[in-house]
Amino acid sequence: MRASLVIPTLNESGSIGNVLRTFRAAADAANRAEFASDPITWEVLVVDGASTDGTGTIAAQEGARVLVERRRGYGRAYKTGFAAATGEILATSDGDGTYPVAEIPRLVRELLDHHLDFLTGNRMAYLDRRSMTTEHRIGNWILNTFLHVAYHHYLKELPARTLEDSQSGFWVFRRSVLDRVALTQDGMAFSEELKVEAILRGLKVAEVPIRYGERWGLPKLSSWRDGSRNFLFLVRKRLAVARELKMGAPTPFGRETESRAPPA
Ligand SMILES: Nc1nc2c(ncn2[C@@H]2O[C@H](COP(=O)(O)OP(=O)(O)OP(=O)(O)O)[C@@H](O)[C@H]2O)c(=O)[nH]1
Ligand SMILES: [Mg+2]
Repeated sequence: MRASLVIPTLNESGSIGNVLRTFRAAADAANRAEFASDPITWEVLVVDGASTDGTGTIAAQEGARVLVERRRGYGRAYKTGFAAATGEILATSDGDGTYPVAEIPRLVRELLDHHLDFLTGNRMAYLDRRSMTTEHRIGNWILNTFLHVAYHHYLKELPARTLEDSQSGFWVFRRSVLDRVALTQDGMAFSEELKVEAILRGLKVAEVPIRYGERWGLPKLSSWRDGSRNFLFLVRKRLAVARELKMGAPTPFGRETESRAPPA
């Protein structure tokens, strides 16, 4: 089996080497243990936003394929990375040392064993005070609460409390997901758009608790600017969903399609 780990980076030279070495060691260990009968061939793609601190050079030295994406944006970097990735399973992480990349093989196992389409890590599960600033925490709470109220109709069929962390950037999913979702966002709202789309299209989505660590380098995200953009995106998306449903057709949402499909 072939899988790709995609990591967007913007000046993450302090952490990227460690992230890549930690992942590689865990992937090799998993290939000798739970994946021994069908080892995963991992490709690691670092989508670098023309960092000026040598992030790309370090990533290449650690064996990653480095793509330079000069157009700004977290979502833009992922679109470029996903288009270039060759794995049938895709995994993601920030390059800042916050996400537990050593857990990725275990999450791949969970995705396969439970026949899921999309797994997303929940940072809120064991959140340490030092890992998230107060502004960040408040912003996340507002976004998560709004999402649960506004999208209640779609979330209620999922296991209880799914999507407690709408802003997590730690995902493991089947490549086929990309054929089913419409991704328009180039900025930080890409993260919530991908999850909301996966749910709206009726894909099998699950959220798993993860440990989230303290960031190694300088933040790239502005809590209030990115938070308000993400909030506005959730509002606009919800209105678009309502409009699409009102127009009646063609409904893009898996569960609606199932319930409306004429008997065979
Ligand atoms: N290529 C590229 N990568 C980016 C860009 N903006 C952010 N990144 C990277 O995307 C990942 C996520 O950005 P972060 O700044 O960590 O965002 P966050 O995790 O929401 O915020 P923190 O809690 O401060 O880490 C990091 O690895 C960044 O280096 C960009 O414009 N281009
Ligand atoms: Mg981060």
